[in-house]
Amino acid sequence: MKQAFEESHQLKICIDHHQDPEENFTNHFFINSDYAATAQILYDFVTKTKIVSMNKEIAYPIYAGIMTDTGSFRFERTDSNLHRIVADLLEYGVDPTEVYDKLYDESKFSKLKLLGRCLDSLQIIDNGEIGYMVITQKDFQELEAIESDTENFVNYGLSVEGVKLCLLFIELKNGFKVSFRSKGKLPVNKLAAEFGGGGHINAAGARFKDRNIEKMMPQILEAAKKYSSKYIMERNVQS
Ligand SMILES: [Mn+2]
Repeated sequence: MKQAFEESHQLKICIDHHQDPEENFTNHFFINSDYAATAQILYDFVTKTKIVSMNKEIAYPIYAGIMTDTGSFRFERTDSNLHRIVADLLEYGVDPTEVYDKLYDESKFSKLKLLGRCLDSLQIIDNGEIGYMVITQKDFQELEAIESDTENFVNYGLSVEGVKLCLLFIELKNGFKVSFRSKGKLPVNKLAAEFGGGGHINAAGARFKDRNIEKMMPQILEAAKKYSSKYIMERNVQS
């Protein structure tokens, strides 16, 4: 898909609420990281420009986009304004139960089995403040699961009492990737940036092309430990 996109001579517009989007691949940018969800930017675009009138068909995907991007209305930046927008979308006929069921309650068997393996791999280190999990290519192959099945798995590690930072290592066919999640003011995008990745304060990721997961894992965990102790020191100085 990347190649087709790059080779196309059509007008390209990037709409995003992430802080550091990849540059030089589109003609225009609509970036605002104040937004809780990218779909919320679309809502504003539609309602302010009136390019089309809002209707049920448009309200559904915008609602679904907001729901997923805000972790079902719980991530940072979920505010009263966002809920007013959601209220408006419901008035156009969106059924929240239907959207939720379609997105989250129709898991494939392989995905749930993969979640089982992922949870089984959970380790807690650094005085209970850091959790990490690993999914290998063997797991994917044995369960006939795919990379996108792992979405949101990392949050389970963060749900352990006391854990402030969680890492999910996912082995890929040509390297591996790491998802970073944190609670509070620990900016994991900075930790991810140490490895060429990026994202939000509490959610970030990095990809390691053609690198060996077993060789690099200790190094990444060490960086996470240093990073979290640095943050704890800064927090103690402030308070
Ligand atoms: Mn997002």
